Amino acid sequence: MSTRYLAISDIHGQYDELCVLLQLARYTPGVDQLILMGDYIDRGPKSKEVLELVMQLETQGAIVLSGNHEAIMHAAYTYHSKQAWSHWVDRCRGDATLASFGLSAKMHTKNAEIERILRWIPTLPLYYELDDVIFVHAGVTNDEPLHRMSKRTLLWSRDEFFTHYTGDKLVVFGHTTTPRLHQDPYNSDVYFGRRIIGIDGGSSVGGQLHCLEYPSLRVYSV
Ligand SMILES: [Mn+2]
Repeated sequence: MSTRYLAISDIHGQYDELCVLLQLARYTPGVDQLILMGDYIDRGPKSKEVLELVMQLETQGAIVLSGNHEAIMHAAYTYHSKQAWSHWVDRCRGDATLASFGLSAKMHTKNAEIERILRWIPTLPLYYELDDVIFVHAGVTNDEPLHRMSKRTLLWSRDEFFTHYTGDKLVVFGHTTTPRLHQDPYNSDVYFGRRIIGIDGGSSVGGQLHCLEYPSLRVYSV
C-alpha cells in the first residue's frame, strides 16, 4: 500500500480547527506522511499553541515548510527597522501572535519561546517534492529547476503562478485563498485547477481549513 500524504496549509493560529482536522483525517504519525505548508501564525487566536503542536509534529516525522508569514516574523526581529516591525505586527496581524505568547506589540519584544521560534524558522524547507507532485506554500515558476527558485517565488507567488503554470508536475499550494482562485467570495472549497490544487480555504477569515489527502485527492475540512 502506498503512503498516504496529508497536506495542510495556512493554519494562521486556528489551533482548535487544526486539532479537529487531524482527528478527522485520522492522521497517524509513523504511518501517514503529514506535510504542513506554512503560515502557522498571525490573525487567528492561538499561534503559540499552533507553533508548539507543529514543532511536536515535526519531531514525529511531519514535513514542515515555511510560509511567508514565518519569513515576515523573522524579518521583523532581524531588521532594525520600524517598517519591518509594523509590517508584521500591524499589516500581517503579528499582534495576534504576540498576544498568544502574552506579549505586547512593543518593537522587538521577546521571550525564550520567541527566541526558540526565531532559531527554528530559518531551518524550515521551502518545498517538498515527490515524483509527480510539488508541495509549496505559494507557487513555482515554469522555467527554473525547483532547487534554484527564489524564496520570493516559493513563498509569495500569486497570479503569475496560478494563472500561467505549465509544468508537468501537480503543484499543491496554499497562500492564495480559494475564494480568490474560484473567483467566488462564497466558495472556500479546495480549488482543483489545471495541474494545480489550492488548499488555503481562508480559515482565519471565515472560510475553511482543509486537509488534502494524496494521491487519492480526498479532502477533509473543518
Ligand atoms: Mn501566505
